[in-house]
This record gives sequence, structure tokens and C-alpha cells, in this order.
Amino acid sequence: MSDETHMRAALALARRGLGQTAPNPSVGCVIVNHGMVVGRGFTAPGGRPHAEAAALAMAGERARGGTAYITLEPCNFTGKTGPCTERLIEAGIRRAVIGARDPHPRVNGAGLARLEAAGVEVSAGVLRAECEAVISGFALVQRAGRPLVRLKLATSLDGRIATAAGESKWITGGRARLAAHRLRGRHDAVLAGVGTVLADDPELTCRIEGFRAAPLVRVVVDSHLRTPLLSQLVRSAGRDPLWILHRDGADRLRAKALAGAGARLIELPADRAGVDLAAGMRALAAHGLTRVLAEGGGTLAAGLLRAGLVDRLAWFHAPCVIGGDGYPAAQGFGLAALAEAPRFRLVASERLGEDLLSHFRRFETPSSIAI
Ligand code: AOF
Ligand code: ZN
Repeated sequence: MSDETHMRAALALARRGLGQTAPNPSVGCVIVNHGMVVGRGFTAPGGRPHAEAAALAMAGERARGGTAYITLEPCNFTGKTGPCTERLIEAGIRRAVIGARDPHPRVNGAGLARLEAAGVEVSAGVLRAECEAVISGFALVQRAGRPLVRLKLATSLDGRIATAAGESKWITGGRARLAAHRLRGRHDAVLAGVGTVLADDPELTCRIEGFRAAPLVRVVVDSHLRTPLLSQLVRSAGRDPLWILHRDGADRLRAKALAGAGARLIELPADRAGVDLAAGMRALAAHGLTRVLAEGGGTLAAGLLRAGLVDRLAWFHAPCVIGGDGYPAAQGFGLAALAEAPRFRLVASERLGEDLLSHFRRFETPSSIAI
């Protein structure tokens, strides 16, 4: 079988860990010897052990003389675990096929160089684009100091998230809702605005049994600490992490009560709309998050879009029309000209029952392509 075929299998393994390995990227590794797959591994929940260690443990002596297919360049320094380069060399791996480079400043090509210096034949860049996509959150943290932000919207055909009376439950059908939970499961954190918390009292968990081994962080943007102590989010804060992004000068007693209930409070500078969301995203990266799913409502969506913080869109459309008096997916953000509108590129779409899910990526201009 070709290098690409084995790398595809390694990619499928890497995707299994998505949303569970932060602050580490999720990596997949397949070890092949004499045409037989002898080891498979992916980065464990929490980021350790690394994929290579898991695959080598499965292969044992059968790794000797074999080829390792790894979605990311192996690490070559002792962080929280020993370097994977040395493990691969000691196990007698003869050839390494690598997808993406590790953008971590201490690796960035040095892992490949170490393997080559030890006489391992290295082929780099196999299915590079797919392998880079899997580590895009981690790469953004390294390059821009903020996590990947995917905005999820579930709207009517005319882009409304609720009727004028505020009714918003069940716009989309069951299959779309299941897909939305799966989406949550592949992120490190779910982000919502306090307006949504007050209106819907959501729990923001991934309710698919057995999907996740690592906790999903719930983050609320709540400038003035209005999240109710009796909300589902606060009541479940002992079980699943709850972080609250608030502006400086918020009520001290409320801050104390929320912290006492188990929430982590993160203070941010204010901007005209509430908290400075760019600073908020940097704070989330500093606290170890790499992939964030923003779920609304319209104020948060507008804030993120206006600040240029939306890297991906997952847009569910239900086949109904609510009309202009309903709540828009994104509140106004004062565009002066169409040329300033945030632009996206459609990358995939699928039918889910009667609904449509479209995936978009931020439209990259040549100067923004590094991200
Ligand atoms: C790999 N395989 O499965 C992953 C890697 O803090 P540590 O010790 O866990 O190591 C962090 C480094 O390992 C950093 O460069 C990160 O990109 C890389 N992640 N490396 O060889 C893996 N998850
Ligand atoms: Zn490693």
C-alpha cells in the first residue's frame, strides 16, 4: 500500500483525539513492517503519552526495521514526556513518513534533522495539507497566540436564530443536533455569550455517551458577571470546567460567589462592546486551549466576526423562514462597505435529514495565509 494510504489511516487516528489533547496537538501514528500494520496510536487525552509511544508500545519488537507514518514531526526535546525521536530510533525504525512540521519553536524541523542524523530515512510533507488542518488550533496558538475559533450557527434560511418572542428551541432537527454535539466533542471548549445563558440556560456539554475522555471546558463571555448562580452551567461547574471571561471592575461579591461555586474567572480589559474578545482569546490560549467552538448568540457572533476572530464557520440551515423580526445570527456590526465584510470559502456541505450543514473557512488573503 502507498505512503498516502497509511498516512490516511494515521490521520483518522489523529482526528479521534481532536478536542481532547490540548494544549498538545492531536497526532496519529501507524507503524508498518513488511507490509503489515504492527502498531497504531494517537495522542492520549490530556496530551500524553504521545502517538508514537502508543504505536511503538503496540508494535514492540515488530517495529524494528519498519516504517512509521506520523501526521506530525516527532518531538525531539524532553517536555512532559521524553523525546519521540529517541524512541523511534531506539525501536529500530528504518523509515519515517511525516505529514506536517511541528511549529513548536523547539522542534520546527529539528525532529526531522535528528532522525536523519541517526540514519532514519525521512519523507516529509506527505498529505501535508490534511495533517496541517488537524493541528490548526495548536499552530494558531504557536503563531498568533490564540486558539482556532469555529463559529457554529443554527438558523432559519434567512439567518434567524429565534423568533421575535425569543423562541429558539428545535429550529433544526435531530440529526443536526447530534452533529452539533459531535462538533462540541471535537473542540477543547465551547464558548457562549451571557445573553444565551440567560435566555436558554444551556449546559453546553457533549451529550454523546463515551465520545470524550477529557472534560469539555465551557466558557461564558460575561462582562458584568450576570451568569446566575443557579444556572445549569454554574451548578455543573464541579463536574465540567466553567470559565467566565469578564471585564475589569466587575462586582467583587459576585466574582467571589461564582469562584466559590467552582468557576474560573478571567478578567479582561473592556472595550466598547463589553470585553476585548481578542484579549479573551489570547487568555484562553494562555490557559491551554487550542480549539474553541463559539455557539452564540448574536452578540458574541457579531463581536467575534467584527474582530476578525472567526477562522471557521459551521452553519446549520433549517428549511424554514422566520422573517426580519426574528433574532439575527449576528447582531449589527456597523460595516461601512461590502468590501469590509468577513469572507469565507465553502469547504464542504452535507444534508442532515431536512437540514443543511455547511463548513466554511476564513477567506485567506495572501498576507494572512500564515494563519
Ligand atoms: C509528538 N507526538 O503525539 C504529540 C506531539 O509537553 P510534551 O512533552 O507533551 O510535548 C510537547 C511537544 O510535543 C510539542 O512540540 C508538541 O507539538 C508535540 N506534540 N509530539 O511527537 C504527539 N502530541
Ligand atoms: Zn513526542
